[in-house]
Amino acid sequence: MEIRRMGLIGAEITGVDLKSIDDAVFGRIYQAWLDCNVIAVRDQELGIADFLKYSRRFGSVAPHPSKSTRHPESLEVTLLGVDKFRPDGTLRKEVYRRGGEGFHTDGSYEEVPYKATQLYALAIPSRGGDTFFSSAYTAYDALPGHLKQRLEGRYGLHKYGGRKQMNLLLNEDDRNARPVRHALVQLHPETGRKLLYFDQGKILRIEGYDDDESNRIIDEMTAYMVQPPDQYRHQWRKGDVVIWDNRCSYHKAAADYPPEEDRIHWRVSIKDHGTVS
Ligand SMILES: O=C(O)CCC(=O)C(=O)O
Ligand SMILES: [Fe+2]
Repeated sequence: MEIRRMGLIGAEITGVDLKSIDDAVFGRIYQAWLDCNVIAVRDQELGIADFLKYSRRFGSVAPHPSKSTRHPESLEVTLLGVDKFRPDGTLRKEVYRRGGEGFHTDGSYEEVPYKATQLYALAIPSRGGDTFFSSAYTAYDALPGHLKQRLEGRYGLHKYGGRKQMNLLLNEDDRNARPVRHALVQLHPETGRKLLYFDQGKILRIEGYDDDESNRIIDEMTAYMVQPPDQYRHQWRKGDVVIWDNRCSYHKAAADYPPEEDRIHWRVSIKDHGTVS
């Protein structure tokens, strides 16, 4: 097995079959993942059971709240890029652009957000469709001092869909969940590194500031996140298994591929550890 760093974050792993790894090999994969935020294992041929078994090495696999996009035979697996068109032939943007509205972290609407998200590529378009990743460690480090001060000890209130209520992928009954609060500055539970926990698409407001001030800070932070200091851009190949550490990374889909082509992934959310504020 070869592990190749792709830059400040991101590593590519080749020469391994994830169906038959032992604990020692997994230990190396896990360490690379902690060190590099996101890893891409190339050239895998997995069935659903193989994908779930490997995913469970990282933690427990939790069904996603978007019930309409769950795999019909395996509710823990979400399908990305399936049922993109309505019966009248128009594009369902919420499916095509899923994850493409800006850098975000998954599951900040949960009391204990996901530890990781893992995707397995089943079909990749002829062009476009990359996924971008950036680091919440460097995002924190890069904030100007006055923002760091304003965020220290503060909590953000989060909800699926956020201020814009972008919740078309949820069943109507599931749209009224209570907002949850997370510290904006956190320590990673395994690496101990300090990070910015922020999601412009799901945050409603910052506790302790009035609405105007809270919106101003959120907008200022969002501006910083448009051009993160370090990025890894994953160019997908069929058979890639990509997992990001959702506690210390942001990601976004490019959402720019020809819509008439297939871009299909199996996706799991992985839970385990909380974060320490
Ligand atoms: O499709 C992608 O590239 C990423 C989508 C996304 O944001 C997610 O699966 O959480
Ligand atoms: Fe996402």
